[in-house]
Amino acid sequence: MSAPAYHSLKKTDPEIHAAVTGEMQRQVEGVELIPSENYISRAVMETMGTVFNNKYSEGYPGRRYYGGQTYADAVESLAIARAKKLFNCGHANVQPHAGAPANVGTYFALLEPGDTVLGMDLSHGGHLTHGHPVTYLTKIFNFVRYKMKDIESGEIDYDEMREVARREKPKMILAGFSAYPRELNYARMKEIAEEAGAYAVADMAHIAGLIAGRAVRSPFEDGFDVILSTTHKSLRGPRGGLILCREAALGAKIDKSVFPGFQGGPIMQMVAAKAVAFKEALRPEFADYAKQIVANAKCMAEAFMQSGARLITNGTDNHLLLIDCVESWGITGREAEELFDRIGVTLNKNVIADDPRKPMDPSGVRLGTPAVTTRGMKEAEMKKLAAFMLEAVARRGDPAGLDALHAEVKAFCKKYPVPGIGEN
Ligand code: DSN
Repeated sequence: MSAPAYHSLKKTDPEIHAAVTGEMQRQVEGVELIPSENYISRAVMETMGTVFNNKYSEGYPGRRYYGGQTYADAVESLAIARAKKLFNCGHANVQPHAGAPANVGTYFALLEPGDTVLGMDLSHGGHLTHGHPVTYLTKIFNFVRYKMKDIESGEIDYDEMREVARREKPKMILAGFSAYPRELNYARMKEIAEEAGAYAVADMAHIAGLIAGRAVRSPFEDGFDVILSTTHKSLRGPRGGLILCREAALGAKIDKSVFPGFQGGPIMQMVAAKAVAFKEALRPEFADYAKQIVANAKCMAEAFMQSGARLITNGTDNHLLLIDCVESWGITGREAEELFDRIGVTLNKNVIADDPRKPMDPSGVRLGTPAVTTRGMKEAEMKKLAAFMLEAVARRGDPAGLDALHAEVKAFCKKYPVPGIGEN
C-alpha cells in the first residue's frame, strides 16, 4: 500500500497538504507511545472523508428532523448494532462527538444538578472529566474522589470508598482512568454502588479495545449500568465518543441527553467510520491484537524495572506504564518527554500519585503500547524500544550521541509500516 496522495488538497491548499504530508512522515518515522493514540486503517480513514460530511441528521435512525436519511439511517443503525454486539449490551449511542461529550451526556442523563459523583482522583490516574475543579462540570455536580491506598501495588481502597459512599450518598460511582496501570475491581464497585443506590458507570476510553478484544474484564460482566468511551484509543477507530447501556431500558435517557440535550447534528461521516472500526474490532484477529497490547506493555514494564527504573504500581495489567523519572533518572517528566522526542519516541509527561510537582512539569511520563502493537511489534521490539529510551537517558548530555540514536530509531521504524499510511 502506498501513502495517500491527496491530489485535490495539494492543488487547493499546498500549505495544509505539506502539513498533512509532514505529519504522515512523522508518524511513519517515529515511535508512538502515547497510550491514548493509535493508527486507524485505510478503510476507517477513507470513511472519515466521505460525503456524509454534507448531511444533517438530527435525531436517531427512523426518527429524524430532516429528510434524505436513507443512507444516514443505514450507517448509524449498523454502528449501533455492531457496538452492541462488540460490547455485549442492550443499547448504544454512537453520536457523542468525543470522550468529554460522552461524559457530559451520561452525567446529564443520570443525574440532577447538585448530585454527587464518586470518581478517581486525577493525580492517582483519573481524568479531568471525572470531577477536576478546573472543569465546568464541578459547577453543576458535586464530585468526591477516591485514591489508591497503596501506590506500590495500585490497589484502590475499596473499604474507604464504601465509607465515603455511605457518607456522601453519591448517585453515580465512576470507574475509569487515563493513567492507571491496573485493573479495577468492578464487582466490588458495583456492590458499593448498589448499597448507595447509585449508578455504576465506567469510563473505559483507554481500555475499550482491550475490553472489545477480551484482554481485560468488561464492567458489564459485573453488572455496571453504563460504559462510556472514546472510539479512537485502543479501540482503533475514528476520533469520537460512545455511550453503552447494559440494559436497553436506560437507553432512552441517554439518547435524549445526547440529542437534543446538548449536542446538535451527529457528525455522520464519523458515525460511519465508527461502524467500520467496530466491524474491524469484531474480527477474531482484533482479540489477538488486544492481548498483544497487554503482553507488550508487561514486557516493556519488565525491561524498565530490570534497569532499576521506578514504575508506579510496579508494573501494569493493561496497556500503559507510568515511570517516575525523577526517582529513576534524576530528570523531570518534561525533560524526559523532550529527551525522548529528540530521538523520535513520542510519549507524554504525566503527574504521578501525589506528585509534588506541577502538571506542566511533573515527575513522571506515561507511555503505552496500542499504537506500536498496531504496527506489528511484539515482545522483542518492546525490549528494543526500552533499550533505545534507556540509551537516550545515558546519552542525554551528548547531542551527537542522541542524533545517532535518532537515526537508529528511524531505521528501526521503517521495518514496521503504519496501517493506513503504508510506505511513505
Ligand atoms: N487525552 C486523552 C488521554 O491521553 O488520556 C484523554 O484525555
